[in-house]
Amino acid sequence: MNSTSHILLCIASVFLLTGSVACADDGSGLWLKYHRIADEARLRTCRQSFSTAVVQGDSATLRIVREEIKRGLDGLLDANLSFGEAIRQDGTIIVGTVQTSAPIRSLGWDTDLEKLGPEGFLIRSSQVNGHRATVIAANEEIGLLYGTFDLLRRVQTQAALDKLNVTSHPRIQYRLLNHWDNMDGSIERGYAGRSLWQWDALPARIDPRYRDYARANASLGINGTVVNSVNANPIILQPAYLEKLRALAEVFRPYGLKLFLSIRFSSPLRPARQAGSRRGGIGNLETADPLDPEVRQWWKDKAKEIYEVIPDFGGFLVKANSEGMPGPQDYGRHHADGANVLAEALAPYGGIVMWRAFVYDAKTDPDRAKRAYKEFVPLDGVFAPNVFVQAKNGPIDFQPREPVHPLFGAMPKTPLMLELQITQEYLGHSKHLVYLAPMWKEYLDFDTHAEGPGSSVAKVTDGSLHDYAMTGIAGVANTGSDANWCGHLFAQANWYAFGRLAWDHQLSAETIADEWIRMTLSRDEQAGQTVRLMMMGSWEACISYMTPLGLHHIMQAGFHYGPQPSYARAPREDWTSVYYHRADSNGVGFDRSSTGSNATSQYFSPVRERFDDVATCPEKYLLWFHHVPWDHKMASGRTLWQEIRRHYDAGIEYVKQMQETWETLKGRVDPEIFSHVQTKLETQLQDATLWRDTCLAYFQTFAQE
Ligand code: BDP
Repeated sequence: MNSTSHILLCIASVFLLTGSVACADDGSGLWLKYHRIADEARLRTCRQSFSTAVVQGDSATLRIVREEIKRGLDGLLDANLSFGEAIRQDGTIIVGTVQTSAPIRSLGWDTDLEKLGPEGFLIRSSQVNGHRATVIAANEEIGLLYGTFDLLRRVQTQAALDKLNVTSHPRIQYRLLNHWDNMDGSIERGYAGRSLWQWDALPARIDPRYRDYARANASLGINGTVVNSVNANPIILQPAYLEKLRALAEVFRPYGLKLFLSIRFSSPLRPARQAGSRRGGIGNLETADPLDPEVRQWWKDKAKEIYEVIPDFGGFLVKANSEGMPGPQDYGRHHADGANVLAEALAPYGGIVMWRAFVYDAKTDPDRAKRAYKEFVPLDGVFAPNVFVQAKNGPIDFQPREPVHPLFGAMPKTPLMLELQITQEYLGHSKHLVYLAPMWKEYLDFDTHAEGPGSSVAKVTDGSLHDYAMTGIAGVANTGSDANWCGHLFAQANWYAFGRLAWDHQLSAETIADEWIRMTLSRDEQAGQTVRLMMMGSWEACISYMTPLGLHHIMQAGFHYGPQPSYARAPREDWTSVYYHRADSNGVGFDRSSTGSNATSQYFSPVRERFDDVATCPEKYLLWFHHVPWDHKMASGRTLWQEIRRHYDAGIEYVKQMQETWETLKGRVDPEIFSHVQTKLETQLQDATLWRDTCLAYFQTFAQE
């Protein structure tokens, strides 16, 4: 096709669509594309409602507010919005805090504002000085930016805009992305290109993407970012890197995005002699023992140095005594000793420590799923007040499905930070379409019964269950240098969903999908429904074609992508597949019930009893908790072996259905996006088939009916 006909075709397709797709969309605009509203009646009403804006005050954040309102409404309304100093006409947007804006003060909303905290906002349709106005009010400027994005989202998603009466504030205080980015530009478990951070070019060159990144996060209310991998390289704390970090922090600051760092616990030591060692540091001490006075001083000095460069620095994320990373146990100390020395150094500046509970020392217990609980629960109450224990959603490692981590509910005196994984390490990388919000909802809604019924993981995380003094949630990022940020266009929906749930975990996965689709793909009602249906079942389908009925960790060694159920030889047995599935002629599954490892005892009653008994254990966790005979009768009346086979088939069927459904959207979504997803779905179908064929062929060698 020559370029003229390509352009004509694109223009034609834009007009054909009731939605608002542009042509040749490479996905770089994420959910912030602001395409013109196609429905003329709606466009007219919106133009009347939003014809001018008054944003009083001048600061970097307020400049961004103005820029975003202009960019958003000019695009959506195909208009040229003007800014004024006073309210002179109907259809004015007024944005301000009580401190900086006289019109906002005049509204007398102080009591409502008081309940919002620093990040919340109100959006109300109101009469101001005798004119119809839409008011965005907040206590702090960052609340105004969040309110601006909220209003624009309503316009983008075609929500009702008259009689607006929105009160919004985050349920969780620290809402962070965790980047597993290495200093050489690679990304551990990253599937969307190279790292966004260009360390060599910093601080002199500020890549425009840093700003785009901060803006995207602010649009969701994500307020912090750990920029480097948990397998931290200590050079990140060297003065030259602090200068680079200063430059990044300066870009992030007006967007309300705080910078955090992963640190290596052995940083005070001399550099390791061996290349690639995870043990050395950047200092000149002989020890990194947290109780050593020189070590304590080293961290205090380092914190001081950091805060001189980055005054609003957020704090440290630490992976210690895990997978070869050094930690306090190297010196006979426990995790709280390690966390507290860092906490002490950061406390004067308001910094926090996020101490990870991802530990699985084989000496603790033969069952990996029990180890973190056994190490951490005895330390409840021993951590300093500015320490979070950060735990993954499940006790093993971001498997397609796990039961909830038993730590949730079990540490009432220690704020637990919930760590989710946005990047699809075990869920088909950026090749499979898997919408993760239903999975996160399953964890958040899970009732731990820690304080009786109604003790959900969401309530543990948002602090309402144990009255935590601080609350947090983290998502391991899926971003990279790819034009579309996340590798798969639909992986953007996972970044989006993480941010939305971090702000408000009560939102449903369907609502979030609807928003994302309208902002990203199409505002057409029918197309939207079709895509939502595809997304909603995609996680369950992925579980079915990878690890149904509680199977887990049978992926390719190291790579964690394709199937390798036969994997038996590794440096550690808890890295092999056979350790987890335990298939033999008697059956399959890991007996973690009271007749086996007794991991079920780590849960609260009645969850414990429910999981412990084959008869009451939910089938989705069956092989996680039980070693089950192949001919065991399932609820469906089928035998276990038949049911396993049915799941693998159903998973593949679902991918085929997604393909068929996607074909119906041809000409109704952007052509470039269409073929991008079409190609990805082909790969997904091949992979799903390979998963089934490999796993069934392998289990067939044991299965008996
Ligand atoms: C596992 C990853 C590994 C991470 C580790 C962690 O395979 O790359 O370093 O988790 O969370 O999922 O520390």
